[in-house]
Amino acid sequence: MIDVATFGETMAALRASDPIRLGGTMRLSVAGAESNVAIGLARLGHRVRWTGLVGADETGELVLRTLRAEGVDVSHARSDGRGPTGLILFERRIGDLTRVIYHRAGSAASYLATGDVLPALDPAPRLLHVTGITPALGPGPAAAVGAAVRTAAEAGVRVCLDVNHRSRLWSRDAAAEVLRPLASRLSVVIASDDELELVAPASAATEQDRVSALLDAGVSEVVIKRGADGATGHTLAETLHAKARRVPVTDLVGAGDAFVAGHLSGLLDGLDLAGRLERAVTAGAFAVASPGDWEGLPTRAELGLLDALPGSTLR
Ligand code: KDG
Repeated sequence: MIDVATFGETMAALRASDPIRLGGTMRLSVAGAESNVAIGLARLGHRVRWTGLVGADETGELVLRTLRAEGVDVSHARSDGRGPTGLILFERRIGDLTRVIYHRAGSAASYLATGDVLPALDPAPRLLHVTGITPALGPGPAAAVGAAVRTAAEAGVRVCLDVNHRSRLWSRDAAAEVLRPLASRLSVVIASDDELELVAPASAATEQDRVSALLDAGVSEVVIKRGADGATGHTLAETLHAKARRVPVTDLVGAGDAFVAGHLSGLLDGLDLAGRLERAVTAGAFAVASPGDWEGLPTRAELGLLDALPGSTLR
């Protein structure tokens, strides 16, 4: 049985350490919020399926090969010649400020449709994870998210949404219009503090109102990511705050996805809210302290590494 099913766009990713307009060397990898979560979960020992469309090209092969190598099930993913594999460029502009450049309009993933994702939910997984990036890719992907969330929820599968608003892809109003109707079918909502209003009812004015409205609508857990300030988890029974783990900042991109992977891993393991948040901030810290979206994510055996004394060598 699959523990977690997820789907979305995974792109070829190029990382430059100098301003791109000056040229120089770039490192090729892959990136996509949902596949980052999938890799994080697979490294923690869970059975994960990622579904998506890549182009009939070499970067599409790289995406599928990378996910396979990480132990992610891609049996329902396929290449589709209607568009190329998307491309994302990361440019370290100043200090730890990263600029993202997309070449993804008309990509293979923008053709994703309901018929591509529903078969990947049969037999039903324990959990479905979606993000607010996928519906921003076009009407087909938006319909696929709606249908998958509906199908999973009706089958009793817990659904997690990470709001993940991408302002380059769509406006806040457009996102709210698509995400708010999903709320009553969600079990877990994960958002940064400025994203919560995109899934909570428009009438809710404060963060506490938004959390209460989501819990009243049937969401079991609302988790607010606060970056260096940690995270807050709310259920009907309790509200808990977890501090972020202090690590040297190498690359912030992907930290949110690592956090989600840690949190869902805790949920699958039956940990309480404190344990789920702790695993989430720990996985997030690994992502912050290592380059790349997902490359530095921990295996289950490595989760305790952050407890080692700073500067120590493990022999
Ligand atoms: O969280 C990091 C990813 O979201 C990013 O690397 C790529 O999925 C991505 C996006 O659409 O921005």
